[in-house]
Amino acid sequence: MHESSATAETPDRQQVIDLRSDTVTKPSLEMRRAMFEAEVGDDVYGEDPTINRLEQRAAEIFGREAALFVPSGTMGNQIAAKLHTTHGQEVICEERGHVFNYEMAMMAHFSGLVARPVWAEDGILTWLHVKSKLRPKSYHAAKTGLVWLENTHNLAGGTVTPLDVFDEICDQAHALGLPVHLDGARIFNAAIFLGVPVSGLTAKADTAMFCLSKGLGAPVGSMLVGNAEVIDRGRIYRKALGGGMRQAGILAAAGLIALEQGPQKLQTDHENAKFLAEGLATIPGFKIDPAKVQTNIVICDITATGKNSGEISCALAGRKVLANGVGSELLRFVTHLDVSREECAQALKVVGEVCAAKA
Ligand code: TLP
Repeated sequence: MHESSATAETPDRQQVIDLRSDTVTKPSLEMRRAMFEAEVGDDVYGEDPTINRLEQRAAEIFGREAALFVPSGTMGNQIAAKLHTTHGQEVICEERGHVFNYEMAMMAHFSGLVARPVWAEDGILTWLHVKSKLRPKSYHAAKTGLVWLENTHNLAGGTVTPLDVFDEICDQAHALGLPVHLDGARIFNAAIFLGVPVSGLTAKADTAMFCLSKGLGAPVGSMLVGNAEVIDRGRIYRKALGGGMRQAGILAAAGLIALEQGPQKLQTDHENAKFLAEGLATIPGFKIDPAKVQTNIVICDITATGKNSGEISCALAGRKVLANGVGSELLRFVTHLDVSREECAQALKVVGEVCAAKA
């Protein structure tokens, strides 16, 4: 992902239509008030009442024994990788998975693991994919230590893994004694799409990570959920990674609002993404099948425009529309709380004009 950040060329952030990611949302007034008023304590001692409340509430919503508040999705994922494995093992994941592409090789760095990626149509792993990459104990090859799933799948365009496909992978992996971790950064988007509660959607995974700071709208934070033993050990790795955040109840206060109120708002993001995809599909050189857009991420192949993603995103930024390139041939648009239908329509107009302009 070519993440563009604010530079001298980036227009005034207040006026831009920012479709780079759902991470860009700003905390609401209600969140800021709750942050101001939050009761806090030292969370490394387990004494922050607001964090404790958030962890209890997340555990309850996911039907789990415990939850851990972490500063980022990456940290939640990397704690999970460490929890389930020992050095020198392999992790089976989808080839475009976030953990394999955008987590700074931390599985290798922190946990001594090698990714064993497998490409799946629309990023949706099935048991057959996983089975094809399994490595049993041998004197020639590293053993599989963990199965890694991502729902929704970011770089495959926010695609949703159906519940039966997910459950079958978990059942089969468990039958072989293999743990399963779910990168559910956007699991609430999947839950809304499927009409299934997150507790049901994640029940069979050993651990699940989800982000408060994406579509749910919190400024900071993710959660790792699982059984009490695993989450208790997770606290040790969170501290080791520098994630002991002390009086972070001010963040958890916003997180609680995101958790309670965020999910209901995601349907609008999905409708806006579909609207964007339908419009983008009519722009010459943009390849996107709107029927495949299930949640809030739209990824277009722009090769036929004759321009690369860097050229298009720069031209868009000059017209106050921000989108990220995924490599040079793909352009990603993500809808969220802070973009309206009207802004999506304006973005479409600008994309059309930028692409029609001669180089
Ligand atoms: N995704 C970000 C970028 O890192 C690409 C984005 O803008 O979409 N899992 C998934 C599926 C994610 O999409 C992300 C972030 C993470 C994990 C990591 O979360 P953070 O950024 O909180 O470390």
